[in-house]
This record gives sequence, structure tokens and C-alpha cells, in this order.
Amino acid sequence: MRSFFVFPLLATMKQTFILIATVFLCFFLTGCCDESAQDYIIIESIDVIAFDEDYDDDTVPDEGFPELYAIVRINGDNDYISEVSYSQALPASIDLESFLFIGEEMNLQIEILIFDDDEATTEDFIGSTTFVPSDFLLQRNRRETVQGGFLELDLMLKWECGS
Ligand SMILES: [Ca+2]
Ligand SMILES: [Ca+2]
Ligand SMILES: [Ca+2]
Repeated sequence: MRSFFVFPLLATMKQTFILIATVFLCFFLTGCCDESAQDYIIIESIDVIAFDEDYDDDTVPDEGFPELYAIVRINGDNDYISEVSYSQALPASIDLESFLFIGEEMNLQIEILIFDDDEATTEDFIGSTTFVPSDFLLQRNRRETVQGGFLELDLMLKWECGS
């Protein structure tokens, strides 16, 4: 008699579990991997592809390859200053620690300035480039090239599905 009541109850619990699991799986698949829902831009790092080797501020000769670092400027304010790159050749990678652009920043003109860190003299300005983050949303490229004068940078972008 007992199993007559217990069995349908267990079967119902199993069905409920499968239903909940399916709902969670759908949520995970659509919620986590729907890249079209991403309304922000993350720049993990910058690859410096090219720069003017005769940049104006390079007043001290024989300093060797510059100690490159980047400043992210939003609305004319310095919003982020990176660590100095370890790279001593091109392309030189500068870590941007997954810098996030979201909200109104997405449609602003962002300026990235590249400098040489000098110990004995003041830092040298090497070059700069501008871009608007929302321009990258359509293509969803892992790598976006931006240029300013002799300066050429590849921005390494991060997307939700880990592409
Ligand atoms: Ca220098
Ligand atoms: Ca230097
Ligand atoms: Ca200097």
C-alpha cells in the first residue's frame, strides 16, 4: 500500500527537478552567451603595433626601447594610468586590467595616450589615438585596430562568451 503512494510522489519530484534544471539550463544558455545583450566594452590590454620612433619628447639619446605605459582619458580627464609594459620590442603589450566602458562612456570619444616612462627625466609623450567604444559593438572583434598619426594600437576586447 505504501509504495502505491510513494512512487507517484517520487515521480512528480523527479519531473519537477527536470523542469527546474531545464529552466536553469535555458537561462544559462540564453542569459550568459547572448552576446547581443552586451552593452559594455571591456579592453583587457593594448598591443602597441607601431609608434613614431623619433617622437618629439625623446630628447635623451640612447635610452633604448621606451618603457611604454598608457593613459585612458575620458572627457579630458585622466581616468586610468596603466602599469609600465615589460615588453622591450614591438608589438608591446600594455595591461589595461580589463578596463570597462559602460553607460554614457560608450558614446564618448575616448583618448588613449602612450608614454615612455623615464627615470632621469620627465615622461615622454609618444602619441595618442581616439575611438568611440560603441563602434565596436556591431563587429564584436577580439582585436580592434585604432590609429593616431604614427601610433597604431590593437585593443584586445573581451566578450561575454569568452571569444
Ligand atoms: Ca625617453
Ligand atoms: Ca624610457
Ligand atoms: Ca624623458
